Amino acid sequence: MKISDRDVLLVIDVQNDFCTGGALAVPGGERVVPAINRIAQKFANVVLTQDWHPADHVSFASNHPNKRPFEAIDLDYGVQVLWPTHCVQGTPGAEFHPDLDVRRPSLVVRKGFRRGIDSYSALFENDHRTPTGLLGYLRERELKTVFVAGLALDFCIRFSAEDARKAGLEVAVVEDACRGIDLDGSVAATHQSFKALGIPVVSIEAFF
Ligand code: VGL
Ligand code: ZN
Repeated sequence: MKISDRDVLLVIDVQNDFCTGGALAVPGGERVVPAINRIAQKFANVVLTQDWHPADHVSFASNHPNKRPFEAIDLDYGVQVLWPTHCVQGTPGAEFHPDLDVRRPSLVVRKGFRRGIDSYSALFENDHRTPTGLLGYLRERELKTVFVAGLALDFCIRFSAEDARKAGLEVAVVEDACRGIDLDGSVAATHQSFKALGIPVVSIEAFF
């Protein structure tokens, strides 16, 4: 695959709390790091996202009486899974994995920083309306094709890829540079959704 100057690598939430030993560890999460560093060399444009919650965030089970992590609740914007407290602003868990190459990215998008709303997607918060600003950045810089990698496949990558596709961008997910959480069949549902929306899944080997 030939990568052009109109392509962007979008690296989702490669942060300590999503890696082994972290507060919301994705199985094998840190294993995406060497894969992402390798393919990032090929891209002129790399964007990182950083999950960045206040301690009183609505997505934390600890902020709801009698709720446990991985239970779901209904909020005004829809169903919200409650998570262990993770990626709190300014804490070590919110930092990027120490081996992630953070020199090349031209932009870091922080998301989930409003107390009352979660943001899985890099483009819109979970109400599917409040923008993060990334879509404006991609449009203004005339970036057309988004390759998505990172954590977690079935939440933040899924929502980011879906939103980018619905916004009219070309999207591909670099599957072996992603890892999933897999809650109640969420990985299978993610693959179904990608198929329905015409979002191809590619391997890192396609870039070499
Ligand atoms: C994520 C759950 C909560 C993710 C972020 O990066 O996929 N998942 N916050
Ligand atoms: Zn989060």
